[in-house]
Amino acid sequence: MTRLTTDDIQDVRFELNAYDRHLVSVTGQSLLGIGASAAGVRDVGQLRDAAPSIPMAVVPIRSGLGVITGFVETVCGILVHMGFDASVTVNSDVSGFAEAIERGAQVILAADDDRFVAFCPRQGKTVDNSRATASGFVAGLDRMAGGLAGKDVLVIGCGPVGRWAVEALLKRKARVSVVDQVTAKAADLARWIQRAYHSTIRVASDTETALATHQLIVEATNAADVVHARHVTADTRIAAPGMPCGVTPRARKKLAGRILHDPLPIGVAAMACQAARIIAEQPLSSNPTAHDGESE
Ligand code: 2YG
Repeated sequence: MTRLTTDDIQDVRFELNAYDRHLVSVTGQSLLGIGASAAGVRDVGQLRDAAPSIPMAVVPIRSGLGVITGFVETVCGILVHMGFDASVTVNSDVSGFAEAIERGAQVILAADDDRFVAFCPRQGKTVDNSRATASGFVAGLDRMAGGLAGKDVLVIGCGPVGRWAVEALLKRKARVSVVDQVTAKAADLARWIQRAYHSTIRVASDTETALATHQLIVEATNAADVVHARHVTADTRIAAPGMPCGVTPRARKKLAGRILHDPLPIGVAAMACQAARIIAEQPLSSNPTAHDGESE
């Protein structure tokens, strides 16, 4: 699990309009559209209309290595950009969660060193960032490729995001190959997929060979120089959720826009849309008691 730095995210929330235009040019969809597609929400217009009435709170968490300057503000900025009624709590940690609930938040987003999660407390559900990020980038690749059904897709990196990307690709009927610098991790994933989904995926022997025979790629490693210009053809399209970006600058230049990469927006968009879907599918009584024993 890669830990973001302030440098990774510091400009993101100020450049979301330009990034949305970039996504439309590369995928034909906005951040909201990609998030909706990732969450299996068909009616994006209905989601856009509902968003302002879904109160969301982002809570700073000081455990472990502590807060990342700009992290909760960036997450909140992405949610507001998409039209959700989002804000950062004044308090952090337990006090921040209490503040969020007492202010009526229906979705609470928070991250410690191990997990970044959207909580839907009234429905007792969670949305994990790794799974949402994988589904968001696969949804974007689907749009770039004009559909994935029956097409060969290579997943590089068998960590949490790579594993969930395999699941999202299988749901879209892609033919999946996986490769990891630790071959055993790729083999373990293939066995897990066979047991969990009764589906077969191929384990590539090495990255170089795999890249020579694949044009549709999910780059989900935490390495920097995985995909080089020599691997890029006119048909190559890459969804690159891995941090740092595993596609070299020369390869990105050759791809001329046929690549998706960002440190937070697509993953947060998919989390928010999944949470909105959970709320829509499990609405509860209008005013459940937020807490027992009125606070003085
Ligand atoms: O509240 C805070 O500011 C910190 N406790 C946030 C810590 C987040 C640590 N996790 C990461 O940096 C990433 N796993 C977040 C998701 C990256 C998505 N590509």
